[in-house]
Amino acid sequence: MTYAAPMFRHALVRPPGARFAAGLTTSGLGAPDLVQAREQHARYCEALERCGLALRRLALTRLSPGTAYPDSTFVEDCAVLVPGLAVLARPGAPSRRGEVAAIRKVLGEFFPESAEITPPGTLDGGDVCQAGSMFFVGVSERTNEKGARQLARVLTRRRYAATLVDIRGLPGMLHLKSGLAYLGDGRLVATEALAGRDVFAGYEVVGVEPGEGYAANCVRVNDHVLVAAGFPKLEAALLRLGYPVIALEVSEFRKMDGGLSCLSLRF
Ligand code: CIR
Repeated sequence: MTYAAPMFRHALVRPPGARFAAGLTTSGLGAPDLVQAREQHARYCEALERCGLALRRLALTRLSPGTAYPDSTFVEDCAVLVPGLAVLARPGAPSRRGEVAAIRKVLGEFFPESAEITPPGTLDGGDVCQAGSMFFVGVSERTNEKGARQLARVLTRRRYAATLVDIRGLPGMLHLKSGLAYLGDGRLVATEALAGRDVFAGYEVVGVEPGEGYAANCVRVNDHVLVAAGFPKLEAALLRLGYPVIALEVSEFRKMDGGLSCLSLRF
């Protein structure tokens, strides 16, 4: 097993479109403010650039704001990326399936090969957590077992390992990465509900304190770790471990059940 966190050079992002507030949500946190969401998204893009993702055209690609698909800012759900191969997802929510076409087109410029999740399989990229050569694939309300197994087959053909993690019924866990992140160096961040699972036994687990569960969706981007602002215990734990932390306000995305990782595809 290799433990290193991958070095990323590019990020694909999509600013929230005009219909952002019409997207799917269970948060009960109220309607997002589009102006603030766009502001937060712009800061997020700046943070990715600060992490070394090049500003060259096509290096940091900004798709035009989606209007037809209110959830299309959450680009991570549309693909799973490994060097040389883009696996196009098949989102579990029917209202999101059409988002994949635009992502497919852009990724075609970067990835020589592609594969796709096919019916009756469904898979959201937010359910896929890469930890070195291992992929944890959540089986959730969005990703079904068939979709998860399809992805596992594609990955194992490329000499990666894949393990399914059933998260159905866990409160607040839309996707596996709602409660799990990989920091590199054999180290995971996990919520209480996941931390003790046998599948993570070979890893050092940085536990997220009760009340800070939302912050588990942090992202290692090259030398930095991006975390949601307002979760001081996790931030302090990451700083103690020596990670340079960038805390970002994502309140408007949280209202739509989204977090930091889902706002970009990094490769
Ligand atoms: C949805 O329900 O699909 C969106 N409103 C939020 C998706 C968040 N994606 C993610 O955590 N990977």
